[in-house]
Amino acid sequence: MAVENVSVVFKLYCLSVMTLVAATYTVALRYTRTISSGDLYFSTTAVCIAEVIKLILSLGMLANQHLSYSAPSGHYRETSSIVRFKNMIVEQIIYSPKELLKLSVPSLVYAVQNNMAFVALSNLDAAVYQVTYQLKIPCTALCTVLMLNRSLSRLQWFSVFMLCGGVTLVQWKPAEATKVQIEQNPFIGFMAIAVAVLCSGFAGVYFEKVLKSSDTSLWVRNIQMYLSGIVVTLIGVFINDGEKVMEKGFFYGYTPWVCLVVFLASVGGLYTSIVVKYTDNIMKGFSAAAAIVLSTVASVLLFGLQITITFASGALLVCLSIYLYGLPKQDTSKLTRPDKATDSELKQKLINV
Ligand code: NCC
Repeated sequence: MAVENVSVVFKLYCLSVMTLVAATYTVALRYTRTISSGDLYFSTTAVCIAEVIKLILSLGMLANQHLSYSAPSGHYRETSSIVRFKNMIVEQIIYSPKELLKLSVPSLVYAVQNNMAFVALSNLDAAVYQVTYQLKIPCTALCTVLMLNRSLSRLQWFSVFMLCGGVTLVQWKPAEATKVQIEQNPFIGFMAIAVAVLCSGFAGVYFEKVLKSSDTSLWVRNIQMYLSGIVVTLIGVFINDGEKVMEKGFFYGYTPWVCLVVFLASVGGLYTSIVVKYTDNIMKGFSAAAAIVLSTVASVLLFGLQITITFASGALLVCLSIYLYGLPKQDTSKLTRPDKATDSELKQKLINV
């Protein structure tokens, strides 16, 4: 399998954009569901449109990658590379029902997760949502161990939970003082987060497994996933809001703020896929946490933002957890874990004796 090398700067750039977009997305989504004036849009349509935009952008990225690599000069070469691009789309996407079916699993799970974010943020404050959603970090670690057959030492497990606690403290803010215009049900909000946490862990690791187990390009995998994503989210629109959408229209209640939410959901999704390609889902959690800490530290230096005790202790936990997670595994496992290798070494010694 081809291993693509990208610079650390590029990885850091993608992680920072992903984290920044995710933070803005959560706040903007909450705003459109609770404070923004005007008629409330159908959230199911927003999730569906984001899938369409991601599909178009991925097609564009694939075309750009393909045409710029294979058509250095000349009209004939350009025409033949367009033909090859078309053939590739037909072969890898249209005539690959098995692959499409494979990718329909995470697209269905992500569709549920993305809809749950709207349910949760319609019922809970954005800060409460972000803090509780950090449970996705241990959930992702568990899915990685179970589905990718990777192992984590005890120290690494410890650091995963430490990270979870650290991010919670870093993001801890007093509840929103603004008055919301809809009735909220915190129980429904927390249930939605619980579902979103499970979906995020499972779908993320499943996509990573499919992506990394073949040479198929990231953009082809994304296109395969977003195609079924569109179908699944359209079914969601039909089941949840079908009658109302028929009556009022698909884009009913869309304001510039709603368009911003859809745009952020699309860009954020694509950056997430790049981050998963070049790192992994656990690293995604660690790096996002580090980016949150660094951006707050930058705000302190640039804008004189006040650091609270909770932030400082959370940041300390985040840094410590990153350090512990990154410690060489052999050393830590010998220190902390009598694992299978150590057992067999012991048996061998006993036999020798
Ligand atoms: O929850 P999270 O990600 O794991 O959700 C992944 C999001 O990325 C989209 N995706 C994933 C893979 C892929 N190949 N293409 C994609 O479009 C999925 O559809 C899903 O929306 C995080 O790690 O915290 C992160 O959080 C989301 C978002 O903030 C939460 O889900 C809250 O609703 C971020 N998404 C956005 O900012 C739009 C994501 O970047 C990081």
